[in-house]
Amino acid sequence: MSTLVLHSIAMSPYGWTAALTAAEKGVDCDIVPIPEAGTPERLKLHPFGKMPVLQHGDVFVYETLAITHYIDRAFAGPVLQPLEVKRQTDMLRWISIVSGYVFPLMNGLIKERTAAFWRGDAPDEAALEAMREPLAHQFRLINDTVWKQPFLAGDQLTLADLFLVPHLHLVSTTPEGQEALAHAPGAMAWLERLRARPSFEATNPLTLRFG
Ligand SMILES: N[C@@H](CCC(=O)N[C@@H](CS)C(=O)NCC(=O)O)C(=O)O
Repeated sequence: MSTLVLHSIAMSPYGWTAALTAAEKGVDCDIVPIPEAGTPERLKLHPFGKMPVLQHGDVFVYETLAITHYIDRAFAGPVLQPLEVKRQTDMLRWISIVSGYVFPLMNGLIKERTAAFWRGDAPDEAALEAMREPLAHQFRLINDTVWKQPFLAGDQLTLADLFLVPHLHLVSTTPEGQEALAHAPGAMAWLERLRARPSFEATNPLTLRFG
């Protein structure tokens, strides 16, 4: 049994953020399937029925910001939350941006594309078109930030980067994401920097092999 258990599914972007955090700290972590939505078992783990939920011995933590904070503070290894006030503020603002704006938009885009793919249908072009400008806006903001510094909150990797990278990687598999990245070379270089880290390789749900 690994030190940490994530009750989640491999394709959850928030679950991936938690797994990345464990990998960056060098802590072994398994993903186990979370009970089905709407069941009492699921609601016992997470009162809002979401994922992931972290288990460390008899400690259970839900909400990804709390989970990643816990992993960072409970274990040795590189510090992923800067103490310096400006850097910490930038990190928190980016995590808030990811949860408040990036996740709803990029997850919506990925869902539209994957649902259409699995249905064998054409995607809803009007829905995709409506996402184009908000997506470009988010990519401009990311690009402008990592154009002048290697990571979202400065020159060190922080939790903010680990919150954003699942979304950017997943959206980069769509034509809309590829188009947005083509206009955002700083964001592309940041994504490549994150992809080159061993933590990414170890946790990428699109390349994980089971058994
Ligand atoms: N505020 C939660 C959000 C987690 C979240 O939205 N997780 C998604 C998967 S990435 C989920 O549980 N989706 C299933 C559902 O909404 O029923 C957190 O930070 O952990």
